[in-house]
Amino acid sequence: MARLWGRIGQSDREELFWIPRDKESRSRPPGFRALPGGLCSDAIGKLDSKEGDEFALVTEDGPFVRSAINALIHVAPAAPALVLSDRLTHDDLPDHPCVRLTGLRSLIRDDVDGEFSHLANLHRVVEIRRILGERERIGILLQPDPDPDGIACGYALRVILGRKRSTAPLISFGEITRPENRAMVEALGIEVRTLTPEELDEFDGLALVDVQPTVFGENPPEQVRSIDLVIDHHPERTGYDATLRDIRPSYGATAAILTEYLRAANVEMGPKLATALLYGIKTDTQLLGRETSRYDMKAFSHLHSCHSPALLRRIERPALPTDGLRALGRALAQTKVIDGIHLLILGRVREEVIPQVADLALQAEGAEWAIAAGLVNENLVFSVRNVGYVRAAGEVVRAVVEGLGVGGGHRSMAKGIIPLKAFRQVYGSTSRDQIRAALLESFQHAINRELS
Ligand SMILES: [Mn+2]
Repeated sequence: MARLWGRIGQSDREELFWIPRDKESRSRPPGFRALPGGLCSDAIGKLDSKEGDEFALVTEDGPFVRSAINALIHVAPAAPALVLSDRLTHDDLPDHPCVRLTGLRSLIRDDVDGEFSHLANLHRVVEIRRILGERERIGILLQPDPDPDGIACGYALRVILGRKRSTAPLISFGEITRPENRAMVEALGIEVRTLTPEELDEFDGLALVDVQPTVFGENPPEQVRSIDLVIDHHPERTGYDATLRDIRPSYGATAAILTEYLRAANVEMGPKLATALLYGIKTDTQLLGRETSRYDMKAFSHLHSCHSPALLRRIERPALPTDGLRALGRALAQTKVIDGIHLLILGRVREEVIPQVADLALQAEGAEWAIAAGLVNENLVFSVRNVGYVRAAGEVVRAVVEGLGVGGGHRSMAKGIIPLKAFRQVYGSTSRDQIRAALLESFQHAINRELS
């Protein structure tokens, strides 16, 4: 133990004492001073403890630790004491208001295990670079309508490969549709190219991140059935070949895997990349809520230390356009909270304004539910929010749009789309008053059913 301590090294603020027991030789290990007199308060008293001193006892010997702490209580009753032992338990310790027990070997073991896990990730990175390093053009394929986790992971993989967008573009079979996700790629300056399966022939390397080929249908296009690399956190699928696959279903986000890669390979994490990965984890785990593993937490805390709060704010709170603010002003002029429902009808607006207004509307006094609705192209689009303690926004929206349009979401946020044509067929007109009346009634109905 003393030899181990000698190797860990002594900090400037530490003094090391060696207390030999009767049967041991009196020779003290290098770096230690012998404490003459053994374990009595006299000897401990000679330590000349001052206010602010802390004591650490490194031992596996129960009788020793008891007499040491008792001696300590005698000379310095309030001094905090740390006991480092892998065998002793709290029952072995005398009563002392400020004693803490921890394992010395287990502390070191945890760090060593952490290093082995970094090593395994480094090995993956080396393999990935070996497989893809020589390729001329690598396609980094994301799921159709890529989400923040996929986008961030594609970007991270490109950084790991040391490539530019020209030799390793992010690609997808379907464009980004969600306004929040478009705000993300705009804020980060990332480009995702939409292409057809046939166009994959222009690449001599193909990597899939946050997705496996079976997402592209029961019979995935031939071009994705044999790929170079797949990194994902969805349950492992069969029916395709990959030279290297790293699939970790216990992770809440693939971005946590890529964060581990970057750390293990000592790749410099710029604020842009860190923000992208942080946002990927945040959205995939619904702000570290359900399905969050300790790996996601660890990656998140590392990313948090190097992300850009300003950039994150720009992604999460995209700028409200002036005409959106005017529409909000008109809607607020008639605002009312009825049965806990705060409904704002915006008229014709840009789609990205709607969820932001829904967020804002939830702050109204007495509002348990906030709904912002607007006309976008040929559709009535609405965003729904609720305060955490009431139930399933997604279920309510599905009930509201039933037979009329599409919708869904989760517990506290949801979105619905009803084609104006379908709305008109059922309700006669698409005037602001008609939309308000129809939505209020069907939300009241759906919420009551959900709560009953
Ligand atoms: Mn994901």
